[in-house]
Parts: sequence; C-alpha cells; structure tokens
Amino acid sequence: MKKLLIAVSLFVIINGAKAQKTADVGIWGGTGTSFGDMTQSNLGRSLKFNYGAFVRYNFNPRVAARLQVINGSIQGEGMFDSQDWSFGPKNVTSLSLMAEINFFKYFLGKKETPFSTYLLGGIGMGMYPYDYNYPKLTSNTNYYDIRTFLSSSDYSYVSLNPTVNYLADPAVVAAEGLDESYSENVIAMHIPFGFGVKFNLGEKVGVGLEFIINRYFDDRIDDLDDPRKFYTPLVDANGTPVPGYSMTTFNDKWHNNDYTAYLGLHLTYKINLSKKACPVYEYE
Ligand SMILES: [Ca+2]
Ligand SMILES: [Ca+2]
Repeated sequence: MKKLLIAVSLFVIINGAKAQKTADVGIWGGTGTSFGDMTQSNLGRSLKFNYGAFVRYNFNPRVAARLQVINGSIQGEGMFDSQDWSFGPKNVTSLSLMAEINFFKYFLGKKETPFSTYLLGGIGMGMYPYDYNYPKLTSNTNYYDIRTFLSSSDYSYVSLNPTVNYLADPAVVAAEGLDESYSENVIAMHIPFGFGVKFNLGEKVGVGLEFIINRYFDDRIDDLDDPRKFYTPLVDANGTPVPGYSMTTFNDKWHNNDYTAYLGLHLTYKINLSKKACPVYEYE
C-alpha cells in the first residue's frame, strides 16, 4: 500500500511537472523592407531599422504561441516599369499572433535543449500611412501607358477598347476626384510566416536570428495601389457611348498585394510561471 501511494504520488508530481508552462519575453532588433509592385528594387537603399518585442508562451518543448509587435521605417527605391519609383520612409507597425514550432525540443535556459530551429506562422495586422500623390503618379508616364500594357502578350485577351488609364483621362480624374493628393492611415490584415534559429546563452537568457514575411491583404504599402487598373468608357447595347466608366482591377484579397519582410536578432528572457519547477521532466 505504501509503495502504491509513493507510485501514485510520483505519478502526480511527474505529470504536474510535465504540465508546467513557461513563458519568455523578448526584444527584437533588425531591418525591414517591402515587396510590392516595384521591380528592380535597390535593396541596399530599401532596408531600414526596425525593432520590436514579444511574449512567448510555451505549451511544450515543441509548440509555443508568440504575440509580437514590430515597429519601424519601411521605404523602397526601384522602378515601376521603366520609370523610377520610390516611397517612404513610412512608419509601419505590425502586430502578430503566431505559432512557433520547434524542430528540436527546446525550453529556454535548459542545458538539455541548447538550441532549435523553428517555424513561425499566424495572423496579424499592420498600420501605416498611404500617401496618394497625384503629381508624383502623373509624372510617371508609364503608369498610364495602357497601350503598352494591352499590346503585351500576357494581356492580349484584354480587347476592351477604348480603355483609359484611370489617371490619364481628365474626365475620369474630374469625375472621380483623383487630382486631390491625400494621406490616410491604413489598418490592414496580414499573414505572417517565417523561420529562425535560437540558442541558450544561460539559464535565463537566449538569443536568436529570424526572418519574417508579412503577406498583406492590402496593396498600399508602396503607394502603388493596383497601378494596372484602368477604366473603360461605358457603351449601350448599340455601342453608343453613354456617361460613366467601368473599372478593371487586378487586385483581390489574395493577389497582387504588398509584403513586408524583416530580418532580425532577438534576445529572450525566461519568466517562471510556476514556482513548483521540476526541471528534470520539464523538457520531456
Ligand atoms: Ca502596391
Ligand atoms: Ca499590387
């Protein structure tokens, strides 16, 4: 009976220890950039300092949840078609809730788990300004060159004529009020995903390097909001022009939107959530 009690007690203690949860807090520093409608981006001139912080809750040695904020400048220099295009620097703040999946068993500070590579994925939101700059857009002549666009083989199916670029036609500009430059704050959803590697530096401290991409459901980070869209003047059943335009767009929720990308180092500190630590079993 005594042995049974001891066995039951041990079972409870061990399972209690296994159920123990740990958490970590981290600070994050690195660089950020974006990918969107530009081509031939000058990466060296498009990298800006970004920083952040996170809390990580470890369910077990393989799976953790991370709530992370990254803030900093994003800018871009490159081309749109054969013309220069640049935007920013603009402040982009990203908030992400991600699962962190370790390839190896890992608990911060445990000698038995010195390092792991990991994957990140989840859901997030970003905040940033969108600067609609009419003079700047109209100085980019290729932005309008719908004829070039229509004659390219990829888009030869577009036989709608006559088409007009949404900024080139004075009637469209007047009707849609497009000649007023403005800036607005955007709040947009994104899907973050990434990977990294992390190491223990001591019993309480770890360090890591990671790469994260945020895939946005919005096209305005680079200030080029669906730049291929165009208007087609309306006609009636007999082909006679009638007032108004229909707009053809190339964006939807899943396609032709912008990305941000971050590469950074993080320094992580362990928090004990439970005072009844049983380190022998913690990492199993
Ligand atoms: Ca864009
Ligand atoms: Ca786009």
